Amino acid sequence: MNTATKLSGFALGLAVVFGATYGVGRVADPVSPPAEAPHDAGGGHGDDGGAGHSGDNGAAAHLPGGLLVSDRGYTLRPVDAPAGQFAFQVTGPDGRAVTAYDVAHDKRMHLIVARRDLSGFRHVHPEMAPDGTWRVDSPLAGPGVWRAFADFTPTGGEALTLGVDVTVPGALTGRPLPAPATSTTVDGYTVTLAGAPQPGRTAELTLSVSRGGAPVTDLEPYLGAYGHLVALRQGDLAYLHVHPHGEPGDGRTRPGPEVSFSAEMPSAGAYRLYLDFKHGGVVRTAEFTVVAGSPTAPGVPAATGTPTAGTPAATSSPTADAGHGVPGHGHD
Ligand SMILES: [Cu+2]
Repeated sequence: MNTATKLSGFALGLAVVFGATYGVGRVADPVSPPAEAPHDAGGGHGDDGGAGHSGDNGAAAHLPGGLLVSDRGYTLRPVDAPAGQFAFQVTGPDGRAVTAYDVAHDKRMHLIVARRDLSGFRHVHPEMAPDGTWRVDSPLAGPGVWRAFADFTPTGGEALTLGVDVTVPGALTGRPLPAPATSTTVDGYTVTLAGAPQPGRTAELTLSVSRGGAPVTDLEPYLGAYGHLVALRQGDLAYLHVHPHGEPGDGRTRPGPEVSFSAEMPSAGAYRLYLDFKHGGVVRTAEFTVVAGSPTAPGVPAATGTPTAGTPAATSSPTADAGHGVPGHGHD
């Protein structure tokens, strides 16, 4: 944990001033992989339900994804970008920008961002230039300290999620974590959550989508699934990308109203869940606060009565307006 803490603090120190010059050339390289990382005997990532990582030379094999800016020789490096754009590279063990990636969930690169207060979630797909620079219209919708997660698989390597802090200057109205809720609304859709996430073991989570009281039974495939679920841990934004059971066209997975997931939370505490789903040609994000384990775990906001859809505790934003509720948000 000490390593993660140090690297996280260091990422803060490297914070990018959005739209301004990023002085990557002016600082000593702080994130080169250690020559001799202690070996982790446990192995096995918890983040993507994937295989264990035997033979890792990283100290981070037991960590959830997204906590490290550099892992297994791969480093996430934001680079200069014009105002309104976000750009980055991933450098590999040879120090050069990686240009060969495997497609996972329809894309070679998934970029997820959220403010450190867990507001403003966006999931976007940058385009890569031949030199390995990824660019996208900036998803950083307003002031704050954002965590940017790059979720990718370098060709010949293992799936990785690296995270870096990026600061967007401006007046910030901090937001407390909304209270736990099992129902939320987004853009006229109601999404309900059944199932209780558990620390250290797998739990079934089922999300059901309805609109105007009617179940939505014609969800559209988005990135090869009827739903994508990301969970971020309150406190350090540990990243869990959870995939649903079944996929469109497999002959048994129905297009709603339910989308089911298996999720294992790495520890007790509060998490923010973000479900991306597509209907009517639009991708929307439904958000929930959930608690794994004891509801009195540190950092868990108190539930005030029974949260209902549409209360401030359960608001969500359409993907296209992820800065909702934050003054001064926008892409300019
Ligand atoms: Cu993606």
